[in-house]
Amino acid sequence: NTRESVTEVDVVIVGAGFAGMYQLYRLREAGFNTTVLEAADDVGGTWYWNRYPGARCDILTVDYSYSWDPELQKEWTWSERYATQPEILRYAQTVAEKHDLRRDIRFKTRVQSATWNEDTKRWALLTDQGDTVSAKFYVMATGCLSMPKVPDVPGAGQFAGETYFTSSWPHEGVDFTGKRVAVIGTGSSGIQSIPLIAEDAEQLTVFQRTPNFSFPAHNGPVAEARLEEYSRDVEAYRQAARESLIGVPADKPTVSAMLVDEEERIAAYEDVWKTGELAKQIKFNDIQVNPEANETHRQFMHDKIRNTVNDPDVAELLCPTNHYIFTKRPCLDTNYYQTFNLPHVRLVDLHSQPITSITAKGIDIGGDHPEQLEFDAVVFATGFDAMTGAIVGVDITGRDGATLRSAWDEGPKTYLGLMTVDFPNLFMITGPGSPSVLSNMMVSIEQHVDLITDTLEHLRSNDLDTIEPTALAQDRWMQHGNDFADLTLLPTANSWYMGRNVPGKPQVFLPYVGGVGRYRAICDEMVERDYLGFTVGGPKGSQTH
Ligand code: NA7
Repeated sequence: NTRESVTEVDVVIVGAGFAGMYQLYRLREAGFNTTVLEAADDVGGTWYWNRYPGARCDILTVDYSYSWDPELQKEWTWSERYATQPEILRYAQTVAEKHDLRRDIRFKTRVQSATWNEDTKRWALLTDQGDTVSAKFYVMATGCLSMPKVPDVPGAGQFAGETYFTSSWPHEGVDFTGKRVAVIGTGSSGIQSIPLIAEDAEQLTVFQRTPNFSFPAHNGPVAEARLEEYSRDVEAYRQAARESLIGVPADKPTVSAMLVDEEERIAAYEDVWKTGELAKQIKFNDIQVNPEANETHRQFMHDKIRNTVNDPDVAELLCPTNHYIFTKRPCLDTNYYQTFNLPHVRLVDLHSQPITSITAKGIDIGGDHPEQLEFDAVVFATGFDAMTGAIVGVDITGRDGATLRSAWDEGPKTYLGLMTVDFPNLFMITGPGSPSVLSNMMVSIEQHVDLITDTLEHLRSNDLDTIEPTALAQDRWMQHGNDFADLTLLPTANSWYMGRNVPGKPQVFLPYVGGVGRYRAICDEMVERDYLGFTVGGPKGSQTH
């Protein structure tokens, strides 16, 4: 009898990860009747699903934590610099518990479609449970790396042994003891899990399409000095994060790599290698814009890899040469390169030995030296349909039958990465066109949640019920984002930032490169100027700003 049931709320949120949880908290505090729909059976989002061995944060967890609960902020201590997935999940669960969030979250409920009704000015979300949630406002809190990429490997699905995906790892864990294991993919998930899988497996074969730059994470307890810097004045620290480039307090580089001598450059890169902090990796102001400057850091990394990996041929294969450093998400690891010195670990370079097919027994590789490799388990660490996958994964229909999927045919179009023309009252948290994946997600999530909450309060107090960007604002924002990205080397890589990891996906630079501080200032100014670039409407008519 749930079939035809319709639940009416003010706001529906999709996703109960860190974005959806905080959005629920804020809206509830503001007096909006809110429901969250979540496919999993508990909170945590990314940290619920990605349970592979070695899964960790790659932003220091003191930075990657909520700033809106002063008590929690004081009481919670992270046991390591980069907390493991179980600890981060526990943190999410603790927050849900403390604020009694679960009572407004419907778990095991996946949204299939969402349709805007221009007459009632409401969204209707159809769930896989067969019921409908009707809401004035609809917030997508579905995450940026949440829609796993369908494995685009010939024969995928034919393997008769155990198959695993890092993005949806079994809750009970996996025992690889005595097994012959294949890992496909050497992004962050591959790089974090490979050393640990190697510890258990009898044989490990890593299939590498593109080598990545990875820095030692130097895991362990958070350095005293860093904790001190943080706890001296937590609020000032958090404010500095909000105004920074990537959402972590850090000095901005002011010197060109080309204007210092070799010795100084190397010392700077050694320093990066020793700290392993993402926010402090870019030492010179031209690393991300000038190929020559970038090359100096790239060469340094190649030398580190060559000095770590014993077999010179394997070392060369592990040196990234077809993209500039920092144009793909750099990785942090614990013993990644060292793992290739183990006698039972093999690296297969897919450029010289491409996968011809996955078979029932294993993986056939071609090239000049074809081989039929047999495995007991195959692990796909092949990544995500990043930033847009989870959003267009829901069948979203806006005004006059416009579908989001076709509106984003040539790449996502948003104003501020927050809203899209023809889809009134639909907000995206850390959507494409906002800093999102180029930043500490916590900081970007909080900024969007606060902005969305303030916006809904503004509408309510002004007797308004709709908001939508203007076509002009959207066009210009996209133009600005692309122009800004084009000033950097970032669009040159075959990265998921550019949509290049998913066959057929439009190739546009997805996140906003201007940094979280600048982006926040732009959003604040938009609000100050009475929602510049938006049309708002209510019973008395609509107005465009
Ligand atoms: P990533 O970073 O997208 O990595 C996926 C890896 O899988 C990457 O090395 C890909 O190579 C490889 N891949 C993808 N498809 C194939 C096929 N068909 N054949 C062979 N290899 C393939 O995802 P992760 O889950 O590791 O990390 C995502 C983010 O999570 C990470 O950046 C952090 O922010 C946290 P490619 O580079 O595309 O050639």
